[in-house]
Amino acid sequence: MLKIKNTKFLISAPDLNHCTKTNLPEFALLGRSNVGKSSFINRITDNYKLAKTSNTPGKTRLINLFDVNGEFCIADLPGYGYAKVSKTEQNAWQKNLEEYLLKRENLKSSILFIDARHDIQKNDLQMYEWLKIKNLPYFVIMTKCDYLSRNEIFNKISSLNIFFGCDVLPFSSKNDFYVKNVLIKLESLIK
Ligand SMILES: Nc1nc2c(ncn2[C@@H]2O[C@H](COP(=O)(O)OP(=O)(O)OP(=O)(O)O)[C@@H](O)[C@H]2O)c(=O)[nH]1
Ligand SMILES: [Mg+2]
Repeated sequence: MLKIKNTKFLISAPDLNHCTKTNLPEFALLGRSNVGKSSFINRITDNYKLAKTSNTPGKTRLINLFDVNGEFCIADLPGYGYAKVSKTEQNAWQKNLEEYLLKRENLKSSILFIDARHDIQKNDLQMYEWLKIKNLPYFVIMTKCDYLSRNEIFNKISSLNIFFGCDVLPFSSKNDFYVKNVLIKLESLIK
């Protein structure tokens, strides 16, 4: 089983052209601001200083690339739906994000992050529909499961699974419980 031994921060890049070129399979973390993308990286790598997390949405403004074990890369991307970011800035970022997702050659899969507590939001839907139209691979991670009971998690996973038509993995950054399953999934994709 995949064991994360060392994780290296590679670069904070404003767009695709500035991203470090690697041949490693890469996973792109997509989701609303504050959903827990950066916390996810820190939890699965067991390194709490790696990716910057914050109570203030909009903390991640750049494509932050991490090399894990020299086996794969994770791209921590700015979350969408952060109201305080100007429309101009949002549009510019949207363009950069689309370019990255369409042209990053080593991109293996996107991971769409959904907050366990909320219904699917309009911008989640837009992201999902765009991935479908572009025929890009993705799966879903349902974060913040620590807020839900086991039963609620089960029901929510089932409905998201039907809705998105892909694997939906439960997750919480607050404990180790869900990490193993996520690593198994990542491993199955990089083989
Ligand atoms: N209870 C709980 N809180 C979480 C979880 N994951 C993240 N958080 C909290 O949610 C807040 C936002 O987490 P981040 O990881 O910074 O979110 P992000 O998706 O990277 O946000 P952006 O960088 O703005 O896109 C922080 O206060 C985290 O501590 C979780 O699984 N459970
Ligand atoms: Mg972040």
